[in-house]
Amino acid sequence: MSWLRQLTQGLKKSSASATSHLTGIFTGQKINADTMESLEEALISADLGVAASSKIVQSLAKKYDGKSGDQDALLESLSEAIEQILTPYQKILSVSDNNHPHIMLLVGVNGSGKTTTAGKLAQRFSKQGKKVVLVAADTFRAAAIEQLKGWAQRTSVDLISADRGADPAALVYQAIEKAKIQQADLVLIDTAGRLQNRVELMDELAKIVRVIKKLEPDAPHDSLIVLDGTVGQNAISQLKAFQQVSPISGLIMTKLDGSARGGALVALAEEFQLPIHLIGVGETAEDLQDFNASAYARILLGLPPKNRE
Ligand SMILES: Nc1nc2c(ncn2[C@@H]2O[C@H](COP(=O)(O)OP(=O)(O)O)[C@@H](O)[C@H]2O)c(=O)[nH]1
Ligand SMILES: [Mg+2]
Repeated sequence: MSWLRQLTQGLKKSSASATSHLTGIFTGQKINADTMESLEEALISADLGVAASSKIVQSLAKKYDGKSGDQDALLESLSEAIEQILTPYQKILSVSDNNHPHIMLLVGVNGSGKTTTAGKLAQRFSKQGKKVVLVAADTFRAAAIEQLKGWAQRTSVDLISADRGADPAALVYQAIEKAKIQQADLVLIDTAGRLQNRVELMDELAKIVRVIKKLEPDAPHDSLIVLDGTVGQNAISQLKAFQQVSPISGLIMTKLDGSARGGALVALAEEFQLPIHLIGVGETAEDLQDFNASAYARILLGLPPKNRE
């Protein structure tokens, strides 16, 4: 399946939700303040957030003030306005050859998709010819270690793990030292899911970051938050909480295939202005896509994507 078809399939529910909210707003009559108010409400209901929704409406109001526009033209303009918000944050995640090794840290609440994403990233970068080391720094649950072991086997990359209950910061330290000796290109660190209110786990994450910096002052080179695409606006408070522990360099949104709340990515872009690297649209290794602002904006509104590849 082409990535665009896969994305269209993945965003089906979000697209159905967004378009249902927009139904009946553009009736072909003159666009006035009432139309714009309904549009703003619809966008907020579709999880785009207050700030982004208001920005989008302002740009449309400028274009259509007192004019009439047909539904198709308005939807096109709407997708352009969404694309404009997203485009600055479309940024491919890559492993820099200047780092020996490049260190990526995955953080996020429990169940957001960190371990799965670590496995998918291991596959992606080893396919690019990088020597990858996976680190099972979620020593909190035995199942988490086993889960990552499975990914390491399937993707034929090295795994560094410790027993359940081991100190994850100490494991990360050993893993980076080992990766240096092995001349690995990439160290991918999976961490335990933590909730904003679990102070001890947040402290543990801060300790992991300190240990990484001790060995590599510029690292982690990517500090990625993995956000569950089904939680909508809740992702905003999660990101804020993690930013307080350690700077976040970019985000990955998962489970968009099972979510009707994909509009939340627009709210996150507007609120945090952080790179959006990748989106998860399924559970297998291939279901991780580079984020594409134009395709995302158009498919979200049920429009055909422009670049048919
Ligand atoms: N449908 C779907 N499921 C996903 C995706 N990413 C992760 N999952 C599933 O979400 C569940 C939790 O993922 P996991 O990686 O264990 O989350 P973690 O607790 O953050 O490590 C698992 O059942 C995964 O298979 C995705 O993009 N789409
Ligand atoms: Mg996990």
